[in-house]
Amino acid sequence: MQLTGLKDYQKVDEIPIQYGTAGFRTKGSRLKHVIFRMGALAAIRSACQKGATIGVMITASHNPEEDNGVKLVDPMGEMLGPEWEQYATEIANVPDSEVGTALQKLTKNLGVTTLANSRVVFARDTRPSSPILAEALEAGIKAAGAQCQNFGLLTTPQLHYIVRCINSNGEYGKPTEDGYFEKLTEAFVKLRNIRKAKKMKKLETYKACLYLDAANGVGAGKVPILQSKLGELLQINLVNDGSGKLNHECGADFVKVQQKPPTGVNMAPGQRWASLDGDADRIVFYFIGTTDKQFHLLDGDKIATLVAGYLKDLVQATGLSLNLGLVQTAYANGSSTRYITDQLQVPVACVPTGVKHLHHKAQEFDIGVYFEANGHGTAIVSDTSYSSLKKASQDSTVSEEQKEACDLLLSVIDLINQTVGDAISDLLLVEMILAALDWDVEQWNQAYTDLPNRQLKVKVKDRSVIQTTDAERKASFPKDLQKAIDQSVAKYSHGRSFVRPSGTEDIVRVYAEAVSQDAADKLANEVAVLVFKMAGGLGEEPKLH
Ligand code: 16G
Ligand code: MG
Repeated sequence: MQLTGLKDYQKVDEIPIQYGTAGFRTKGSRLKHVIFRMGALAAIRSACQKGATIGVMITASHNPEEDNGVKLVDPMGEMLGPEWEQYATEIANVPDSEVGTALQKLTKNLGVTTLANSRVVFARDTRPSSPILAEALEAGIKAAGAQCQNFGLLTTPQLHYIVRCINSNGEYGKPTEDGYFEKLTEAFVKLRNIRKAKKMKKLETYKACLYLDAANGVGAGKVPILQSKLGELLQINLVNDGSGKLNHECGADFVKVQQKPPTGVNMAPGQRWASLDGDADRIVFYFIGTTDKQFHLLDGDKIATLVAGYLKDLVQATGLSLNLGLVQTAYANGSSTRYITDQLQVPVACVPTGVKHLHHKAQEFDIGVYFEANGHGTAIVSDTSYSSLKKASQDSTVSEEQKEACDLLLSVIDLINQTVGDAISDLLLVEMILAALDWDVEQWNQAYTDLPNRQLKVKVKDRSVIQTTDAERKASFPKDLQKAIDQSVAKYSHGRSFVRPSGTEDIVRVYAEAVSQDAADKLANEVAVLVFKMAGGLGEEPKLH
């Protein structure tokens, strides 16, 4: 394949790069050639999907400002399939002189004869390197002979939404940013009006005021649009609105990992706060207790239980037999899993880290709710369940109450971005549920008490020596590591710990939880030392702080 402009997008180094859980992610300065090549690959992917539109998002989410990344979005707004991750890795790493041949070979093997009908849409976040990378992408798409459309600045979930809208011929919504906000806010307004008509107590006590940390990311620019459409229904007070440094001591990842508020914010007890990450696909909530004056985090697990509990009651009210399930990862707090199983009595599955795994598993349910503890998640509804809801909502043999419940559930579904976790959609969903349940943040938090936990990072020579099994809950290599972890865990009441190589950083992650913070810290440290000793640690041995 002849790629015009290839000479402008040559490799800057020979360090191998891999398409991981979040696509390619590294320093923005290393990515121009990778993204140019991904433009061509997206064109091939489109051809393999009978000309369906493929999305490409340029972002490094919660990573520092100098990093960047790229990921491809499949026709229904899903993550790229695993086989194609492999192709992406191969194409990104071939020498400059072999790019054309490698792409040619791939198209031939896949039976692709033309790229002229391929369509690729793309968007970027607010990083300084993003515009130049978007140019590289456009050049790559055009060099492959495909058509493309640049959507400029979007959140990652907005791009996923747009891709699905285009490929469903508008059935999922209008394929524009306006269409996105229209769909979400119309559903939100409708749901709030239904509640108003029912004179829910909450509408008198519900504080429609949210303090939102936008991580100085791409979400910051979108909140005013949301606000303009919601008016008084929800008042959003924006901090880290884009005027500061992206993800610097703020944002969902900082708040979740550090278990503290963004630096510099002034929180009064009882206020409802939330943080987005840099590309607005994650959200966590938090508050200062009115009595204990402590910081409390409402993370992805708390959102998942709130959403699953609400949906379970609603499904029951429809009278339809739809099976609802919840999907988590090993990072889910043990208390949340117990609460879901024992209290909510909703089946729960555990899968490896990474949205694609959760999404895939959630598809096994009629309604699948999935959340990572870090705040990334959504709910998805199978086509047949959606059709039976539509049918029942218009069926004269169905009782009025059940029809109403079907209508309500259909509006809730419209409020949800089913393509991928979406901080803005999740924000509206949580706000709607809290209002519907007449709960403030403290009541929401009381559903269950998180076990204290700690996450640590360990630098090792080669993180791939750590291998895991059982949805990352057990280490299968190095040989005796799991035995040693088990011995440590056994010493702590409610102890649980696991290790896994990060998919986004060159480190091994350690997670531990136990009955007290002190115990969780000690367990995490013990396990970090085990990793350091048994998996080739670099630098100083981890110490307890
Ligand atoms: C990526 C994943 C996220 C996961 C995180 C884990 C997607 C869209 N994003 O950000 O789901 O939690 O990686 O990072 O899949 P880690 O492998 O460095 O722990
Ligand atoms: Mg993100």
